[in-house]
Amino acid sequence: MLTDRFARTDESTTASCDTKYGRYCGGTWKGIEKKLDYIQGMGFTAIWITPITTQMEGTTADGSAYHGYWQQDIYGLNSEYGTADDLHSLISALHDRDMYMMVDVVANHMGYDGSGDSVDYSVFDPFNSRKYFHSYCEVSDYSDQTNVEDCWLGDSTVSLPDLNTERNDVQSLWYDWVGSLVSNYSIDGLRVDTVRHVQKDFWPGFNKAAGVYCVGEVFDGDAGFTCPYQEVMDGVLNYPLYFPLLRAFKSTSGSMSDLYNMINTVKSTCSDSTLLGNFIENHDNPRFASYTDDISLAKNVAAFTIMADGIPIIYAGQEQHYNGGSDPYNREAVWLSKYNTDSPLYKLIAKANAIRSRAIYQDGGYLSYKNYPIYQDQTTLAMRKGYKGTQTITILSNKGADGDGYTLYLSNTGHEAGVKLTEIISCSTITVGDDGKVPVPMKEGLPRILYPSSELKGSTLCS
Ligand code: ABC
Ligand code: CA
Repeated sequence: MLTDRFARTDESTTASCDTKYGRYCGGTWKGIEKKLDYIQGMGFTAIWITPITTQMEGTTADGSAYHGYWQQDIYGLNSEYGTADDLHSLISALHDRDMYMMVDVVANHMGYDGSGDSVDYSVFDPFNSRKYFHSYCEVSDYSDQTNVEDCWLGDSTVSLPDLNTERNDVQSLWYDWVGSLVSNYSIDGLRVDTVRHVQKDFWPGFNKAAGVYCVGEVFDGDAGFTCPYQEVMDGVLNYPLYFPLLRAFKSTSGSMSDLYNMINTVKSTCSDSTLLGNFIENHDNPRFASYTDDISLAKNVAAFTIMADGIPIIYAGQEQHYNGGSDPYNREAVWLSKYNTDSPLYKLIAKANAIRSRAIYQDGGYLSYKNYPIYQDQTTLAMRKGYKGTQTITILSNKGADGDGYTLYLSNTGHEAGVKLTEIISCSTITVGDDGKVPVPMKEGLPRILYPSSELKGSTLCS
C-alpha cells in the first residue's frame, strides 16, 4: 500500500483525494492499524508500506513527497504518517496477529526540490556534502549500466541526488542505518527501491546488515537481466512475469504461450522462483482494470498471483477493482471504497489465499515446490504446485465474463483415477476420470483451483 492512501486516523471514508494533484491525502500508520481486519480478512499475513523516512517538504510542479521516495533525513520519520509511537504500535498490532511488517527503503538517492545543478547538500542527513554523491547527470540510457547506476533519476523540478554507493563511508552509513532500522522497529522484511540503479556489489552487505528478507525492485521484464540480482539479494519483484501475465489477461485475445514460457524461463533463470514477489499491480504501473473492466479477467490475474511460485503481492485497491491509469492516477485512496469486504475481488482473493494457506498447512514443502504449467490452449493455462496428494491445480482462462460454459478434460494433474477433488472457486466436487483426466467445469471465464477433497477435512473452505 501507499501509506498516504490506505487509511486515515479519523477512519474517514469520504475525505477527498484527487490523485492528479500528487499531494498528501492524509493516510497514516494509525489509520492502517485500525484497518488490519480488512487486510487480514483477505488472508494476508504481511503488509508493505511506503518509505518511512523524513521527506522533502512542500509542493512542486511534480507534486509533494506523499509517496515517500524523496527522502532528506534518513534518521527521522515522515511526520505526515504519524509518530514513532504510532509506528511501533502498528508493528506490535501486526505481530499480535502473527502478521509481518515490510518497509520500503531507498538507498540509491535522496530527493531535492530543484534541479540537479542547484542542490544544497547541507539539507541532507547524514549525506550533507556533495562528496557523498555522484556528479550530476540524468539517467537517459537504460542499455548503459554505468549511466543507470551513476546518473540521477528524477527531473529538473525534483532531482534525486544519486549517492556514490562505491564509497566506503556511504556503504557503512547505509549498512548501519538499515541494521538499526530493522532492530529499532522489529521490521520483518524490506522492499528495496531502485536496485538496478546501484552497483551489484553494494547489495549483499546491505541485505546481510538488514538481517531480514529483502525483495528488490529491478524494473525490467528481461529475466536475463533481472534474475541475476537474486544473486545479491534474497528476492526480486517478478517483473519478468508481470509483462506476459498482463498481456495474457488484459484482453480476451492475449497470448497464453508467452506466459507459459515465462513461468519456465523464470524458474530456470532465477536462482529461486519461490522467493520472488509476484504482482499484477503496483504504484508505478497502471491498474489492471485500467486495461479492461472485465471482472473475470481480474479474478484470473489475482488467482495467478496467489497460486504461482513466490510471495503474492496485492496492491491495495486492487481488491476493489480500482482502475486508475499511470502514476499518479493509480494511487487512489482505498478509504473511498469504504473497505467493502463484499467486493468480488476481495472475496476471490480471500479464497485463493485460504487454499494457499491450507496447502502450506497440509504440506510444509508446498512453498518450495516449484510450480509448473501442465496445459495450455489459446484461452487456457493450467499449472501445478505441490507434491502428489497435496498439490493445487490452478486453471486460468482469458475468455472473460462472457465466456461459454464447457468441460475441460485436463491431464497431467498428478491425480489418480477416482480421486475426489474440490474446485475451490465454485465449491463443486469433481472425480478424476478412469482415463486419469479431470473434468473441469469452466464457465464465464472464471479461474478454477482444484485441491484433494480429503485434504480439506477440518477446514471451513467449501464446507
Ligand atoms: C513521478 C512520475 C513522473 C513525474 C514525476 C514528477 O512524478 O512518474 O513521470 O515526472 C517516485 C515516485 C514517482 C515519481 C518518481 C520520480 O519518484 O513514486 O511518482 O515520478 O520523482 C521506484 C519506485 C517509484 C519511485 C522511484 C524513485 C523508484 O517504485 O515509485 O518513484 O524513488 C524506473 C526505475 C524504478 C522506478 C520507476 C518509477 O522508474 O528504474 O526504480 N521505481 C523502464 C526502465 C525502468 C524504469 C521504467 C519506468 O522504464 O527499464 O528501470 O523504472 O521509467 C518493459 C521493460 C522495462 C521498462 C518498461 C517501461 O518496459 O522491460 O525495462 O522499464 O518492457
Ligand atoms: Ca545510483
